[in-house]
Amino acid sequence: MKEYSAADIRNLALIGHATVGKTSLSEAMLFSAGAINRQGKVDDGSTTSDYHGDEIERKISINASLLNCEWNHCKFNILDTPGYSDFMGDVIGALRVVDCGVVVINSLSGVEVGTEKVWKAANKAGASTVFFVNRMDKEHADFNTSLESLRGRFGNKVMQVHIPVNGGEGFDSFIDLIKMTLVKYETNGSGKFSTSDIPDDLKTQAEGLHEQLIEMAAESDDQLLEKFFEEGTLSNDEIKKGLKSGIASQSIFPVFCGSAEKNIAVLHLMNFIAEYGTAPTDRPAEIAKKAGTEDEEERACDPNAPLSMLVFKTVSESHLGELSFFRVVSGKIASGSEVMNTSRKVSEKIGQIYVMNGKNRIELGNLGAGDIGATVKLKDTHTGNTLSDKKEPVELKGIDFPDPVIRIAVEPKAKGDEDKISSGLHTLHEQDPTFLSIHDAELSQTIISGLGELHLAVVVKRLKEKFGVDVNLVEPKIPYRETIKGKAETQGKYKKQSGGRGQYGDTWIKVEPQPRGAGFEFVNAIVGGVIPSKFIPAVEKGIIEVMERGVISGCKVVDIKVTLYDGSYHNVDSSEMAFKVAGSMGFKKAFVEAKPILLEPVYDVEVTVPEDFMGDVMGDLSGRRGKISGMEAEGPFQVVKAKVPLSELYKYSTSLRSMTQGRGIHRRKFSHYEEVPNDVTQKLKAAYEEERSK
Ligand SMILES: Nc1nc2c(ncn2[C@@H]2O[C@H](COP(=O)(O)OP(=O)(O)OP(=O)(O)O)[C@@H](O)[C@H]2O)c(=O)[nH]1
Ligand SMILES: [Mg+2]
Repeated sequence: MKEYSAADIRNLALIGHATVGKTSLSEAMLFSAGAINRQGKVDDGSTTSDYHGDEIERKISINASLLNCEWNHCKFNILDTPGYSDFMGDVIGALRVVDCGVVVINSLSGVEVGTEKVWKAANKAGASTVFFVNRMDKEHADFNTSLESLRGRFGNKVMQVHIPVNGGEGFDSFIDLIKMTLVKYETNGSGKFSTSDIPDDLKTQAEGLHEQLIEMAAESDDQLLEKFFEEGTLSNDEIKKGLKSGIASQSIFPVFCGSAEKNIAVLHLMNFIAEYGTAPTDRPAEIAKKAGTEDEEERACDPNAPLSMLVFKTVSESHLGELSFFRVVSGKIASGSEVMNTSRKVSEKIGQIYVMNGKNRIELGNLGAGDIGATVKLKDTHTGNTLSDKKEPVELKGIDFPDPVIRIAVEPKAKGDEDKISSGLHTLHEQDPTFLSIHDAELSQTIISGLGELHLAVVVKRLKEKFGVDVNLVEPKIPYRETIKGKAETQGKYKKQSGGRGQYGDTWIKVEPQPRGAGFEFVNAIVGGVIPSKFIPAVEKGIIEVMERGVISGCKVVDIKVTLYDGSYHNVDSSEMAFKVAGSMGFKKAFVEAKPILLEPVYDVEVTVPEDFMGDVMGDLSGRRGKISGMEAEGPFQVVKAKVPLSELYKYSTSLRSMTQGRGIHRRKFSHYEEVPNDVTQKLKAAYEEERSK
């Protein structure tokens, strides 16, 4: 492959709602540019991008795949990302390293919840955005409604580039509003097309839109605007300059129509991106930190600058080991070179450097600033790490991955696998920071968490395939808390004075509730030495031990004040041990008398859905003991906010997906602890009693 200067590289992420046709578009791009000689299909499991077993099986994308092709003097690095929100981590990773987001839209649905989500992420990452309204060949394809939904959401930044002429079955033609021609593609998938004059009945509309396009180009630059006002038009070079800068600064969002499956308009999209799309050199320099300091330093996309590169994804591939995907931000990387991992402060040696096309790779000796590639066998480098020149080490801004929202417990299928499972889960976390695993000592369960149930199912499958250990997924226990609503005063007396060494401890305590979150307070109100001060810490210790174990349900006791106010002792038989036992006996008795209750964790849940589903979603949340706390519009969607007990949220992402036909997404965050309703408390108490009597 020839070497490309950064100005001729186009780094794209194909992003969008689930199943809109991103992978099909990536395949059509590769085929159109001649990188592959047959256009595969997602449904046949034959695309270059969706090559992993689980992707073929489920017919969806799970990993962002790196693809590349050469077209129109440019090298295209294409990251085909997954659409399911479970795999949003890969979208965020991809957007951190591309310059342009191609947002794919289903012409039958327009802007969807996932469209909104990925667009926001692209916007935050500073990537320019173009919209490709796909599936124009489907019956009922509706470009205008999609365009209106884009305008409704993104306002007058939306710039129409195509007018479809015959959307629906048999779609093959559109008007190119830049070149002002009618374009007709062959419908056999060859990607061949012919051009002719715009038909008379569409001329006026096309001219109006062409005019609008020039105006938008002019508005991106004061000098161009001045000239436009003076002369009423711009030259082709000026239009190009204006569009390029408007697109790069996220003030113009071009909109195309086409069909990925039938390979219609794909070359037009690529030609547009080659000509007007954002190159690495059009982006501002990255602000990095000098390693180990807070001092900032710029790293421009310049092959002669010191090396800095960001690892945005790692996957383990059979027969190859761990593949690390990176973007060279500045400088040049050559295989065999020694670099510094500034995020982990370790030195790394770079082995082979590859450009990738799904699972196929070509080895290159080096890669320059602005390019994206992969390498293997790094010792201790993980997703989000910076690799840098050793003499001038910097750390680049990392990747702002979303926090996990869903939790499930795992249990080993075979005894003795515990260590392998825990090291496997740890490695999987290092590859995918949106996945977490912890051993929760309180619940005595290993809890894994991620962005959705599908995400966790995929991780568990990887654990089996890559680490050879199998786990069962079980419902995670809920970290309930015990506390009291009333007050009580009781005696705790431990006396054993017959035979052997005697024991004597006698305590009187008062227990009272504390405000939520106040924790435990122990007050020593002993006067006159009725209990010698050396035994008092033992009383407290006895109480704390019971609080850790719980009294009525086996969960921790919280928010309680205990006052030790009276007692007695024996000169010979009293000991720390005796007072500890007395303290714990008294506390158990007092706790049961002081109207004990259970508390449960309640989460703030935000569900984003199209308005039509709002009623169903709210009804369902109420059924889960949720309290709706607000609603607000977000673009064309409604965001329902509610406080819902964690125990009611098991498998919620799956229920929401089926309830909304995949159009709803949710986020959650711990809010507070709240009293459990009496019937639930009784059940939990009974279960605890049964467990203890076994
Ligand atoms: N008729 C028609 N079908 C299409 C088109 N593009 C994609 N499809 C079909 O839509 C389905 C989903 O396509 P994908 O390319 O996997 O969509 P995706 O956006 O990559 O999906 P995820 O990555 O799982 O979010 C497949 O059955 C495709 O064959 C199109 O332009 N026209
Ligand atoms: Mg896909």
